Amino acid sequence: MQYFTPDMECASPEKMRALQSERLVKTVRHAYDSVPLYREIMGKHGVAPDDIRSVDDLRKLPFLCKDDLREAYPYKLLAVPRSEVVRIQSTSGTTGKRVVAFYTQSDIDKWDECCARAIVAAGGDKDDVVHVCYGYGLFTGGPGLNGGSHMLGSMTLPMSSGNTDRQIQFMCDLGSTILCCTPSYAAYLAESIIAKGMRDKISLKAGIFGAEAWSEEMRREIESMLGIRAYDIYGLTEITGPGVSFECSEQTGMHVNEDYFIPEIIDPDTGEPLPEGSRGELVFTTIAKEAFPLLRYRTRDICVLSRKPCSCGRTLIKMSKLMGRTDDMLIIRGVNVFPSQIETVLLQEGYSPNYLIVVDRINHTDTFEIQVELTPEMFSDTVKQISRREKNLVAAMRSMLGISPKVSLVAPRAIARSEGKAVRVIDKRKI
Ligand code: DLL
Repeated sequence: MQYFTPDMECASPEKMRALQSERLVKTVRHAYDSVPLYREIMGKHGVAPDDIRSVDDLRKLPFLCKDDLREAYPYKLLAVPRSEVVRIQSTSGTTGKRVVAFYTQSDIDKWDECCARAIVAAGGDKDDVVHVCYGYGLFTGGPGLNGGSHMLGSMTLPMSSGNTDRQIQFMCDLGSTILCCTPSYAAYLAESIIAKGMRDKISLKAGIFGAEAWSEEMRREIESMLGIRAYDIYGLTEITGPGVSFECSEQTGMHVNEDYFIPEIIDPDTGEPLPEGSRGELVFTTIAKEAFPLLRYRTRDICVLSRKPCSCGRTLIKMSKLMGRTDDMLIIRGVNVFPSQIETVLLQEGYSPNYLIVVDRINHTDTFEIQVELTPEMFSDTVKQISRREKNLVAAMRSMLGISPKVSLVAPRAIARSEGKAVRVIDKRKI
C-alpha cells in the first residue's frame, strides 16, 4: 500500500488526537489575536482562547456559517498581513458578496499535500500523467489537483474544463493515466471517447472525481466505460478546496485529512454534536491554516462519519458520500447555484418572482432550465421581442451564476401556485 505521508495517514488515534489538540489551541489563539471579528464572535459567546485546551473543548466554540463569511467580505477574516497572502480562491455562484478564501505559501503547500495524498490513494505516483480538467481560476478544483500532482512529481496536464475533442486528443497522445474532473464530465468524456471509437487508445487507470454528488451506479458506469477505478474527492473553498477528504482503494467513503481539519457531525436544528455513526451536518475546524483559519464552520453538507478500520491501513476518519444539504443550494455542472440568485436576476430584469427551476441529468450531463412567467404587460410583446427577452435573461443569468440555463418564458399564471412553501425547484437527477 502506498501513502504520501504515512506518519499522518496511518497515525495512531492517540498521536492524532494529541496533534489535533496542539494545533487547535494554536489556531484558536492565532484567530483570536489576529482577527477582531473572531474576538467579537468569541466574546459574544463567552469563550476565550484559554478555555480551549484540547479537542474536547471544541464544542465550547461558536459556529461560523456562510453568511458570516459573506459579511466578512473581503478582508474581515484574514488572519495574516496582506503581504503574506500569495493567492485567493473564491466560491462559485454566491449572491452579491462572494466568499473569498486566502492562502499563504504554507497554506498552499498543505493544500497541495492533501491533494497529493488523494492522488496516491488513487494509485498514483510520479510516473503517472495526471490530466486535470476541473476548471482553473477562482474555482479550487483545477489549482488543487494541479498542485497535488506537482507535489507528487507527476506530469501534470493543466487542461481546465471544456473542449472535449482536445481533451481526448491530449489524453491519447500524451498517455494520461489519471483523470481529474467532475463525475458528470467524466461520464460525458467517456461517452465521447466511446463514440469516437477511441477506447483502445487511452491509457487511463484511475479517476478522481468530486465537486458534486454522484451515485454508486454512476461510479460503476464510469468505471466500466473507461476501464478505470473511480475515486471520490471532497472539499470546499472555505476550508481549502478539494482534498479535505479523499477515497482510498476500499472505495467506501472518504478519509478526512484530520491533521489539518477536525470534522464534527451536528444536529442541524439544535447544533448539538452527534455521536460517530449519526447522520447530520458536517462541521469543520481548520487547525493548520494561517491566512484563513475557520473555527467550527457549518458546511451544510449532510453525511455520516465512521472510525471503522479501513483495509487500506489509513487511520484517518472516513466520511460517507454526501447525503444532501441542509439548504437549497443546487450543484449544476459543478457550479453552486442558489434559487435566491435566480430570483434576484428576475426581479432586477423586471419579472415577477414566479419561476420554476428544472434540473435533470441526460446522458450524464446536467440540464438546467428556468421557466419564468411573463408579466401581463410583456405578454403582448411580439414573438421577436420575447425571443430577445429570453436571450437577455440567459445572459444575465450567466453573468450571475457562471453557467447558462435554458430560459423558457411562459404565460402569466402558467406556473402552478402553491398553498404552502412555493416549489421553486424540480430536481429530477437520481443522485
Ligand atoms: O467543489 C471543491 C472541489 C473541487 C471538491 C474539486 C472536489 C473536487 P466549492 O465550489 O466551494 O468547492 O463547493 C463545495 O460542493 O460543500 C459540497 O456540497 C459539494 N461537493 C464537493 N465535493 C463533493 C463530493 C468544491 N465529492 C460544495 N460529493 C460542498 C458531493 C461535493 N458533493
